Amino acid sequence: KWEPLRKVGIIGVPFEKGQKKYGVSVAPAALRAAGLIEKLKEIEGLDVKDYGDIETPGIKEVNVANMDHLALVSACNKHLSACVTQVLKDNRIAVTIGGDHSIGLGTVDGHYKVNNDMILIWVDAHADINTNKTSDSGSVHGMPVALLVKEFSNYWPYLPTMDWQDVVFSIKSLGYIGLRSVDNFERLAIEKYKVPTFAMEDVEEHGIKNSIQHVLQALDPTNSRPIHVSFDIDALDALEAPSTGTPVRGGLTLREAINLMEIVYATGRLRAIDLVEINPAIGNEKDRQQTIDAGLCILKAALGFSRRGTAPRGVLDLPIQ
Ligand code: HAR
Ligand code: MN
Ligand code: MN
Repeated sequence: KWEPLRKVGIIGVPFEKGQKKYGVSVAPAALRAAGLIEKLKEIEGLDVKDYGDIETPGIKEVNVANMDHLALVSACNKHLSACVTQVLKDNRIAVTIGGDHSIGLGTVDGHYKVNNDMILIWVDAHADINTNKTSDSGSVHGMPVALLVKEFSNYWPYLPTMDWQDVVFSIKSLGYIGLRSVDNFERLAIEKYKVPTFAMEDVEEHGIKNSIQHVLQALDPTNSRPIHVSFDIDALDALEAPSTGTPVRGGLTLREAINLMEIVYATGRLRAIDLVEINPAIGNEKDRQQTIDAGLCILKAALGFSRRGTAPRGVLDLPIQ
């Protein structure tokens, strides 16, 4: 029987070399400045420990065709994976604040090492399942899912610096929510491997509640597997989260995203959540605040904040005069 875990560990990852724009590395500091730790501590019964930021030292680059900064991406994720493993071994939910989405590589690797029965819900406008052969950009933040799944080993060349990674996660344990900008070969992969996918059209048809419930049911019909949510802020509509590197209109509302996370929280099985691709250097001050605030709302919903409010624990009456 699963009960929500009421202890969390926060990891900041100021990393942006998985994509081309400046600024996504500033997000952990911006979220902390906006009161991330304090706001999570306000959630009733939640024990919050800050594990600090992952630093990625300067490193000698390697050359792999159409794959920018692979050695840096690899070094960051190797360290991150070990950190996520540590947080989970400390019996806390791993909350990882990106950084660009290439860090999903390290968070899932680190989670899998503790819970090899985990399922992965990728909430994103994009599928992030390109290889260096199918990517139009060469940016690794469009490739983490393809790097993670063992079924893709034949689609990759030998990747120098990546020997630390055990490619053991199965694409059969992956589901998508929120897609609306999917490249041709990414769509082929989703169809070939029958990845449970609720793209925006499907969210229209079923609503967000049924969408997430269908994905969870498809991956884990007996409700018995730990859940990892990798949440790209661009899953939200660009009007709701403008400060992000590859915004796409027609996305989830913040209300839908909150509801999605409330449903995941209620399973009691959430063990890791990534929040990535917030770029405080994009847009004006209002855009920045709105995007950071949306991120905070999503994390709070994932960790048990109730929109209904919470009565004081163990108290039966209002204070008398
Ligand atoms: N599919 C495109 C590529 O591979 C764009 C994806 C990158 N943008 C993201 N990822 N934010 O979710 O380059
Ligand atoms: Mn992404
Ligand atoms: Mn995206």
